[in-house]
Amino acid sequence: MPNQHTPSLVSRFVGALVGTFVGDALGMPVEGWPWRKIAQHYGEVREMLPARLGAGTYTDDTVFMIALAESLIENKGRVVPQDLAWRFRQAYDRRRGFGAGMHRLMRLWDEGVPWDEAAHRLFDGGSYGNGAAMRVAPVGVLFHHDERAVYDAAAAQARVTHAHPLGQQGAALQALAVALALRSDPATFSRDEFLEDLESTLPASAETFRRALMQAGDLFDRWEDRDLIVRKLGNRSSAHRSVPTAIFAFLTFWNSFEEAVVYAISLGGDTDTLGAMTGAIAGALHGMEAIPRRWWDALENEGKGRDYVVHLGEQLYDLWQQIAT
Ligand code: RVK
Ligand code: MG
Ligand code: MG
Repeated sequence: MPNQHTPSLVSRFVGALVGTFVGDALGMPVEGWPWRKIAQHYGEVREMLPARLGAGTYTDDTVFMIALAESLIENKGRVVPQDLAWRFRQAYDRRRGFGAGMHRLMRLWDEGVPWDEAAHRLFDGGSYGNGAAMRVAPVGVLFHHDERAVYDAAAAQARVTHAHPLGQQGAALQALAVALALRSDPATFSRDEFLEDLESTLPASAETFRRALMQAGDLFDRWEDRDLIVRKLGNRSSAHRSVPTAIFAFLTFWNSFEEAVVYAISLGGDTDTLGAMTGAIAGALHGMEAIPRRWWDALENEGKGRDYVVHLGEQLYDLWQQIAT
């Protein structure tokens, strides 16, 4: 067994945010590839590969996570939709890669359509993409002491961009997983208990996700059968076909940050986001110390890079001390 020391709380706050960044950067170079193509080319992705903006650079997942963290800090832990919309628009940089729905949403905002109306105009009934889940780690850490607050804040920040209930529920589930991981003790961790706790916190309306979690619990022994895992749980950029998959990857390799993230990316498809979401949960359980040094060293650090993200994690920890006491 690896050394299962209990990481400090602040290390777990930072770990969830840097975990998002690391998983995003590691998975991005093979985004959209089927798992077999990744296996044929690389075996597995265990190093930061050359990428559009250079090895170790991040995409929309981390862009919006940073914006969400900044907004929560600036507004003393409140989700303020107008402020979030403004920050998302400021942070939007096409070179980082965004979902089709988000490109359209930015155009609608630019045309003056109010945020609460614009999100409803995407697709049929709003986006159910995983964009609100990939960025949600700051909510999971900040409200980890209060499941209800996690759920409500995660759904509220999702509504700014994702009007479809599945997009909001997926974000809430991912935030709950980050919060529960942060509260869990690595020394006594039980994946069955984790899954049960997670299922029990979901409201009745989130039936699609509850069913997916139950299915995930039956698949732990079958993780090597990637065709099966992708067929049953998914590797797409829709929330309901990726959030349960990230939770599955985390739980399958719950005792290693590195193995969990490498496995999530090995499933192919939306690899940056599967990596980001798995990294967020694993980072919340294990803390910063578990993030491989060579990955940390490779992360971009200009402007809003790795040091900035660490600082955001520390500020969220300070804020948590104020609001939870
Ligand atoms: C480029 C039908 C829908 C849908 C609906 C599908 C970045 C669309 C990140 C859409 C993540 C995709 C990802 C993603 C984050 C959503 N009907 N199809 N109601 N709602 N979809 O575009 O921020 O990679 O195919 O709203 O949620 O790395 O393009 O963006 O992988 O899900 O994009 O949803 O996506 P979007 P997002
Ligand atoms: Mg991305
Ligand atoms: Mg993605």
